[in-house]
Parts: sequence; structure tokens; C-alpha cells
Amino acid sequence: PRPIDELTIWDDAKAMLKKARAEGIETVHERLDQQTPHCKMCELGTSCRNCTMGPCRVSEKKPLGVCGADADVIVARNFGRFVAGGAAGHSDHGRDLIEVLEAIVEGETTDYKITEEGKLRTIAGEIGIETEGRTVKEVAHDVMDEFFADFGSRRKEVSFLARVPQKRKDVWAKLGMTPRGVDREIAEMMHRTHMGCDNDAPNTLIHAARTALADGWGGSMIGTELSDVIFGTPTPRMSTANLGVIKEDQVNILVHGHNPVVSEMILAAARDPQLVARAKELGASGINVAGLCCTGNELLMRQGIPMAGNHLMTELAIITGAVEAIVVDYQCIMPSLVQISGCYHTKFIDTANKARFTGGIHYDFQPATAMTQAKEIVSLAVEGFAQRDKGRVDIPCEPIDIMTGFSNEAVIAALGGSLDPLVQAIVAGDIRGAVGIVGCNNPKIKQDSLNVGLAKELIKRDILVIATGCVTTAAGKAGLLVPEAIEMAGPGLKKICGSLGIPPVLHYGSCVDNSRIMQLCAALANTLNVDISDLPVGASSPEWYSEKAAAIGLYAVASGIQTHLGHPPHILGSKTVTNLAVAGLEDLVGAAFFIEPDPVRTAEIFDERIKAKRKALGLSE
Ligand code: SF4
Ligand code: WCC
Ligand code: FE2
Repeated sequence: PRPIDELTIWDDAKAMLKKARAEGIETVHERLDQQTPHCKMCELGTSCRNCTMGPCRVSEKKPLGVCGADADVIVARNFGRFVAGGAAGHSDHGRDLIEVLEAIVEGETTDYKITEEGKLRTIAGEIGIETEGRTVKEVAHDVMDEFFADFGSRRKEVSFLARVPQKRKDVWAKLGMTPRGVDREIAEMMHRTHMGCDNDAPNTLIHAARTALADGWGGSMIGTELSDVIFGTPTPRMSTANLGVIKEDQVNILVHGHNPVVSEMILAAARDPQLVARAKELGASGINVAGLCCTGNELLMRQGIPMAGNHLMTELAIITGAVEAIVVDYQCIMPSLVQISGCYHTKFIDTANKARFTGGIHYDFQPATAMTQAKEIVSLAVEGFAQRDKGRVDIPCEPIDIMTGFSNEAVIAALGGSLDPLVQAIVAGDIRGAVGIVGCNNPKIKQDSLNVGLAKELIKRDILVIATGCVTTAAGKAGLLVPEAIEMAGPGLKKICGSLGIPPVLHYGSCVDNSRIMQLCAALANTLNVDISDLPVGASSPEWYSEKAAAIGLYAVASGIQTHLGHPPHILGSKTVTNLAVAGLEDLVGAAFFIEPDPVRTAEIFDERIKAKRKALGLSE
């Protein structure tokens, strides 16, 4: 096996990897070793199994599949389906929020409610729903209908395109890239990639971009906005991160997945006095709910719960031996967590019919019965405390402080009511630009080395960093999410963030919350009366692994934002597709991808781009 020091930059992870090896528990790293080397054709994207005349693997020697498809067609089709998978994940999550809103409106649940009436009315106004003199339920009903319709086939464009600068919408219209309906674009992607349909790689990629845009400005944005309406818009607050947030003397429940619909209810149930009393009867001092991955980010942003870790910490969190239950909804949940839970007293509880795990305890979580079910789940965890083997508990460190809760609403409030001070800071060059660092961990990359390395390099250069998804925990553990981190920033960023009392790296939420970044860019572009592609901004996913991350990257590029990836998707087997991704898209949408494994070099490339964009806007470099 590879030495533990090469796998991660974190001490808490190293300690748990050592414990795993001592206890004979396999993790993602050993399984990667077993899978290496990977199939070369699949890595290049040149294998196809879209029909039973195949499977086919094309190469220089055998350049065509049985049907005659060449490498360009096969790579484009594979990538198109890959993006569709990611867009489907985010968007189906968004749909689940509409269904909760529906349950509220129809009176089927009292466990969920409309917390942010003001935000609901603002959104309604933006998408053209009458709000004057109408009750909150009437408005909510129409918002629900509009958003459901955004998933269908009757629209010319999804409703949140109301937020997009006209110049950008014109670009999309000209290219046939305007997202019409979320499910429609995803289904059409599946259709186009059936044998004998879209056999022109650039054309397939245009539709891949449209599918991604239906995610970023459709499904994801709906997910974020309705989560705010139902659970509250995030406001800045302090919390903590790393495995040290797991408490030796408490019942520990980890929530993992993406949808706050489940985790919010688990958190509420864990505050039930009877359950807390029972935990105390069993010798615990209380019930501790901590987060993993994005549902952790959702709860962290809105409720300030502590964050146990990101993607590559999920197995390791259980290996502390102090976790009574891990409660999951969907996405990014390694099936290995069931096996690892089985090595301890940990109960693995799944809650979504569309994401069941063999060997897990299943609850079919529904809005109407949410609180009752959540209490049952928490009760299972509490009773499990009695079965904990104290001899196997090892919590490797003390938690580190982080600041969270930066929604656009919170940022505007901090700026005194408008984006103008931010625009002024950009114009003056104190903040030279901004880069969103988003996404995952990948066991092929030393955990968080690039996520943290890039963030540090950028803030040094007075480039504000906005973090979401699994990058947030990395930034937090590196000490970048506290106001004191301005000491690591350049003089301009230090001045601005210092005067506002905020960190130079802002925690902007979960992966669906990348829609907040899209909204911010659109608002900045509208303020300056330019296109998004004119802004001195960038996006990066240094350690990405998932289909969802590919969808995010593609909607960022299609929205006009240059986007960095730390390693390429499986497209290198086609020159046409690769050239389009890293160059050709620039002519079409005003931005492209770049692939770069080195964080310093990546920061330099962003810096160059930001200089050029500033110059074009008539600003100092
Ligand atoms: Fe082979 Fe064409 Fe069928 Fe793909 S669609 S498996 S390339 S015959
Ligand atoms: Ni979003 Fe990536 Fe984490 Fe999963 S939770 S691992 S997609 S960043
Ligand atoms: Fe996520």
C-alpha cells in the first residue's frame, strides 16, 4: 500500500488511516490501489457500450465502433451522459425541495414550514408572480407550480433565467444552448446519445452545456432557494471542523448526503428533551449532530452544526469508533460505509427510496411523517451508545474554528445593503477578482493538497476565494475560514476583509449552492452592465471526482467563467472534444476549461486572466 503520508495532508486523517490498517479495515485508498491501473480506453473515453452490437473500444488500429462511431462521437456521447448524470443529481434534489413546499402548501405537513416569507416573495417577484395583497400560501402555491413547470417541456426557458444578463442569454440563444426544461434537457441528452442520433461531437457538447445550464440556473438554483425559504437564509456564524467535533462523551450522529430535508429534521429531533434525557440515562452527556459532505454544509450554513469532514473523511469518521449512527440521504455516500459501520457498533441508516444501501436500516422519509421518523432514528442512535466499545474509540484531534453562513443576502447585508462596496473594492483593485473553489476529494490526489494549496495562492494575490462543497471543510481545517486568515492574504484583500471582519475565503455552502455564486456573478455583471464573461472571476474544482462536479464545471464555463480542473475528465481520447473544452469554447461562450495539477501554476493562470479582464474593463491590473 502507498505510505499514509502520501494520501492526505491532515493529521486526523492520517491517525484514522493508521487505525484502519491496524484493525484490518480497507478504505477508498486500498481499493484504488486494487483498481490501478485503470482501463486505458475508459480513461480516454473511447469505450462505448451504448448498444449490443458492441461493446466497442476504438483506437488508432481500430478507429470505428461496429456502428461506425469514431472516437469523437464516442467521447462526446460518454461525456454528455456523464454531465446528464450530474445535472440529474442536483436537479432531482431541487425537485425534492419543491415537493416539500407542496406538502407545506397542501397542509400535508407541519414539520416543515415557510421560514423566510420575505425571500419567498422576492423570488416570486423575480420570476413574475404577483405578490401584492396575496397570502404567503397563495404565493407559495404559484412558486411551486412555476418550479415544477421548470422541469417540464412547455417552457422556452427556465424561470431563473430572469436573473441572467441579457448579453449572456443572447449568447445562449444564438448557440441553441438556452435551457428550456430540466428533465427535458436530461432526457434529450439520453436520446441524443442513443445509437444513431447525435453523431456530431460539437453538437453533442452544445447540448451537454445546455443540460448543465438547466442544472445551474434551474435544478440547483431551485434547490438552494427553496432550502433557504424553508429552513432559513444563512447568516454568518462561527462553528468548528475536523474529526475532533465527534465527542467521546456524547451520542454522535453523523448526517451525510445532500438534502437538508432529512438532516434538518434529525437535528431538530436530537434536541428533543426526552431523547436527550434518555442519552443521559445511558451515560452520555448529550446528543451531538455533526455533518459530512454537503448535507453537513447545509446544516453548517444555516444552523452552525460542526463539520466532521469532507468526502475522504466519511469512512474515517466511523473509524473513530465513536459514531452511534450515520444517517444518509443521497449522493457521494460510499457504499463501503455500510461495511465499515459493520466493523463497529455504528448504525447505517438510509432515508431515501432512490438511494438504498444493502445492509442499511431503511426509513422511507416523508414530509408528512418526518419528525416522527427522525425521532425514531435518533432513538436508535441513542440506544446504540450502550453498545459502544470504549476501548476502540480514538478521536484524534481538537476541532478548529471556522466562520460560515455567507449567502448573497448575508454578504449584501454585511456590505451595508448593496453590492456597491464590493464593486468599489474590485474597481479600486483591493479585491482584484474572485475565484470559486468547489467540489470534491479524489483518492488519486493527496487529500486537500490542491484545494488548500490553490486557496492560499489566490488570496495572496488579492483574489477573493469563495468555497463550496467539500472544499469548505478543507479550507476550514487549514485555518482559512476565520477572520484571522487575512494574515495569509495580500494587502488589498486584508484591508477589505479586515474592515468587514470576514475571512478571505468565504464559505458559500453546499454544491447546489454554487447557484449562489452564479447569482452573485450575474448581479455583478448587471451592476457593471457587462456580460458575466467580462468579470475578473474564475472557477476551480481541483480534486473533483463526480458527475455533478462535471455539470458544475460545464455550467460555469457556459455562463462565461474560465474553469480549472485539477485533472481531466475522460475525454482525452478525442482531439475534437478536448480542443473544444480547453480552447474552442472560448470563442463560443467566452470561457473554457484548463487542466493543471499544480496549484501555484493554476493561481498564475487565474492571475493572468484576471489581469486581462480587469484591463478590458478599464481597471488597473
Ligand atoms: Fe459500438 Fe456503436 Fe454500439 Fe457504441 S453504439 S457499442 S460504438 S456499435
Ligand atoms: Ni459535492 Fe464532491 Fe463533496 Fe460530493 S459532496 S464529494 S460532489 S464536493
Ligand atoms: Fe455535494
